[in-house]
Amino acid sequence: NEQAYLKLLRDVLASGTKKEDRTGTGTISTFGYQMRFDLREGFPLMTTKRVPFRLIASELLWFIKGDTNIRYLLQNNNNIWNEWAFKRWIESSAYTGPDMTNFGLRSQTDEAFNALYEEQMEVFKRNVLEDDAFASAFGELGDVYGKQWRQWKTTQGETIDQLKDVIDTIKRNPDSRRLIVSAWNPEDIPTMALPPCHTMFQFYVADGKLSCQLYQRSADIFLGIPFNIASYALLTHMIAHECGLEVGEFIHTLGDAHIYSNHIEQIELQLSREPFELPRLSLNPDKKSIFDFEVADLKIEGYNPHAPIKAPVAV
Ligand code: THF
Repeated sequence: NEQAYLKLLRDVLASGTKKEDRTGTGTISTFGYQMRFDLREGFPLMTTKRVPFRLIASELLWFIKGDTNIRYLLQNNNNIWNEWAFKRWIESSAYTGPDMTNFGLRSQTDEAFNALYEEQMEVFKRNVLEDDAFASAFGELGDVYGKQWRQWKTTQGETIDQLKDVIDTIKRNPDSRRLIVSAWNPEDIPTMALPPCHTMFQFYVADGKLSCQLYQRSADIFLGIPFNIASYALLTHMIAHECGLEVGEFIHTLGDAHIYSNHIEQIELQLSREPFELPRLSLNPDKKSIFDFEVADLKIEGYNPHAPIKAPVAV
């Protein structure tokens, strides 16, 4: 199970092509790759480094709520989307602090700048948490995942709740070949902080088991992929729970699958480790609908991973 991910790391290291990217970091990348995880063999939370499940759980609940403002994430002590909201803030005319242009790269090489950046980020976070007007203006990431999943705008001025609709269809017509949720809305791309990386997903029901396949257009193999695998595995478990199904497979299909040039040593360390047994997921049986779950209802059991491995995120 975890072996599928470790093989991805080895394959891209061995045969990826050098390619420049939007963030200026540099990558080695391949195009078109597929991994399969049998969810009955255990919950696919990697054990060759510690992956923070509580961040995956709160991010997924944030998508499911249809929320696109980082305030909810900050209230849950989740900082994984801060850089993208911060970027919008410093590029706005309302920002009058020190120059933060290209903060992602500069904070890694310039210690004095990094101190200034961390200070500005703290001020930004405090404002999003404490000031309602600031939060609605600058905590927003735009029409990202939550918006498209729950309130896709139609040309008729109505909204489509893709997530609710797909769950209703799984219950009514599990053989359907149209069990799809799409986050890729071409009209809305210009108003997103970042166009969706996990572009669309499809469910499949057979033998009483629910499977899910995700098409991911762009995949940050070291930082993002372990999160994305666990996130969609969790979503599949939650929907199976609501629909009275067992879980089947999670199939992860990647477009541009890349290793950032500043993640290579970390990956070599991770590949030197032996995986442990996968943990188990436990969902609060008193909650029936996925729309009722809170972070405390989602628990991971028997997770005894190797130590965390830190790496800078490309912005
Ligand atoms: N941008 C890039 N460059 N990589 C991504 O994985 C990514 N995402 C989301 C949006 N843009 C992206 C954000 N998701 C981490 C994990 C997921 C993210 C962003 C960052 C991260 O840094 N994880 C650390 C722990 C962080 C912490 O403890 O706060 C880790 O070690 O796993 C892909 O959807």
